[in-house]
Amino acid sequence: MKLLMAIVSSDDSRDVLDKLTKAGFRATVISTTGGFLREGNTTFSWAWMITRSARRSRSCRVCRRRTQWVSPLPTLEGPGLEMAEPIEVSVGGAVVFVLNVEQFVQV
Ligand code: 2BA
Repeated sequence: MKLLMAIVSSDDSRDVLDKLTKAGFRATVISTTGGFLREGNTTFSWAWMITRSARRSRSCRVCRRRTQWVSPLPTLEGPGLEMAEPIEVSVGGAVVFVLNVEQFVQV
């Protein structure tokens, strides 16, 4: 058994949860914040039996990757507050961690 942790944009979280639930997974949903953009995202975790791999990958297909312009936080370097140039970053999609589950107990 594996534990999957997927970080997705909050815009996609409802669709991901719908897909996971329809595919029969029991998921935990945590409201999280990205360290770089400092914007809300959503972290899902669910146990995954190896044979369900195909269903998992379909669930993640609802997360469309796109780009967004962001202004990095001002730096304190130099004589005053330096405003950094806006940069284009890739958002959406899913960042997925796959962890080995040593034991699963439900009491
Ligand atoms: P954030 O940290 O808010 O990052 C949002 C997006 O900004 C990232 O998308 C990436 O395209 C860009 N980005 C992040 N750090 C950057 C940097 N130092 N310079 C330029 N661009 C940068 P994703 O890579 O798809 O990540 C989406 C969210 O997944 C992240 O939100 C973070 O919450 C989480 N994440 C990504 N990689 C992670 C990791 N290795 N460990 C833990 N969490 C991770």
